[in-house]
Amino acid sequence: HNTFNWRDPLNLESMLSEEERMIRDSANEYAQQKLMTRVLGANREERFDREIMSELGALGLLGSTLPQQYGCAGVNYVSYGLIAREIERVDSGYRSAMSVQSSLVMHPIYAYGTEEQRVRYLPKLASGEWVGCFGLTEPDSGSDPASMLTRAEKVDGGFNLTGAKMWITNSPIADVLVVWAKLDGVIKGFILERGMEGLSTPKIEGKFSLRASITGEIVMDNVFVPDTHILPNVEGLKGPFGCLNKARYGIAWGALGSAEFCWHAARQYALERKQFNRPLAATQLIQKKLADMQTEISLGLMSCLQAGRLMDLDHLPPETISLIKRNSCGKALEVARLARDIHGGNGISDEYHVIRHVMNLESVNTYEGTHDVHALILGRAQTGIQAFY
Ligand code: TGC
Ligand code: FAD
Repeated sequence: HNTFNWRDPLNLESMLSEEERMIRDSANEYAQQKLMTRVLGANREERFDREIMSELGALGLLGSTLPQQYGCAGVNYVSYGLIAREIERVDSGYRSAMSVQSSLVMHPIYAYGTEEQRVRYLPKLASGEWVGCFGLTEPDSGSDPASMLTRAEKVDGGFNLTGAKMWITNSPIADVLVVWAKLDGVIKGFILERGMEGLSTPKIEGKFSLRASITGEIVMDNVFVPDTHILPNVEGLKGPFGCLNKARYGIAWGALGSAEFCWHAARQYALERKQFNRPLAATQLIQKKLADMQTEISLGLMSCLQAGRLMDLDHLPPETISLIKRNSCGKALEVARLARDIHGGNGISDEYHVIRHVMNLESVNTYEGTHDVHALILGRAQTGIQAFY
């Protein structure tokens, strides 16, 4: 077969297993039938529908790469990426909810926790009965998490945690909070639970991006955390970064899902909209823009697939993850802006969905390491010279 498929010029489809295609199709069906139908209202009203977590859980889409003995689906990382792409095709905020729960909450409990911690938390997080969040960023510590001020102090039977985390996805509704704090100057992970004394999670209002996702702070005023709640098997920045590696990989796929939505919408709009007595799609400038979108998305997806295959073999270096996270987010933002432009005035109306993707991708390009921070990671890796400070 050498027929050109404009949607899939490099035939990604042929490189997926039957199981991977099935998982992708079921995520697509859920996302289109259950998420696409409510995202307009959720985004307008700045609302995250809590029951989405239970729906994702029921479909096996939370912590999907973890073993079945903890109630998880046990699928590979390529499938995890395909799920992220389908969810983010609808909204980056919904993919955020899925990635935080999976990569930033369940993964560290699985990878760094005790067996008791795995058994206590993973099944309930997998089903969506509990919602988790991940606290690394602070008001004065974003790109440079080593500078965090949150402190844990050893006391009888546990630790006292004091500090504030900022910009935390799902914190206002979280039952379980994975928090990174310095204990005697060394970064350690702690599992906090809602209801602990001295813990509060105020919502951040007024976001113009990821409005269908809830974001907040984590304020800890001498919160007592029992000994059984420390993650014993990791210390230092490689703790949070081990989680970010998984999440950034998923975002690389997800952002391209968002871009694909925008590209397809722009193509359709350009075919239907007539000016100067012919469709916009009949003009050279529009065709060039569509060709650019198609090219970047197709090349980007191939690199995500290759990264996923490497991750499944445990052969994916963090620098390669920086490369695809940075490329996908930057390119998706460009595609979304072009699609917004092609929609003319309608492009700023939320009913066409494209402006929502543009606004969302501004956050996606910033969180989990900004576009420029990933450039500096790659620059350091190829020159041997760190240029962060
Ligand atoms: P550096 O000297 O590079 O490293 C310190 C230690 O950490 C280890 N490490 C890693 N380990 C595993 N994977 C990685 N990707 C790692 N990166 C670093 C490293 O080996 C070293 O270990 P050791 O044992 O030798 O001490 O540290 P640095 O302080 O120079 O770091 C600079 C930089 C820029 C690389 C890093 O800090 C960075 O990536 N900053 C960006 C911060 C970030 O990504 N924050 C994300 C917050 S969470 C979030 O945004 C969630 S949004 C979720 C959603 O809603 O979807
Ligand atoms: P800064 O680090 O202050 O960066 C500001 C600008 O300076 C950027 O352009 C950056 O590229 C640039 N810059 C920084 N350092 C350098 C340098 N050395 N050289 C050149 N330029 C530099 N965090 C969590 O822990 N958990 C979450 O769940 C979470 N969810 C989020 C959800 C949303 C909606 C948002 C917006 C953020 C979320 N974050 C979360 C925080 C996110 O990870 C940080 O915003 C991000 O890491 C950037 O940090 P900052 O905002 O402090 O920006």
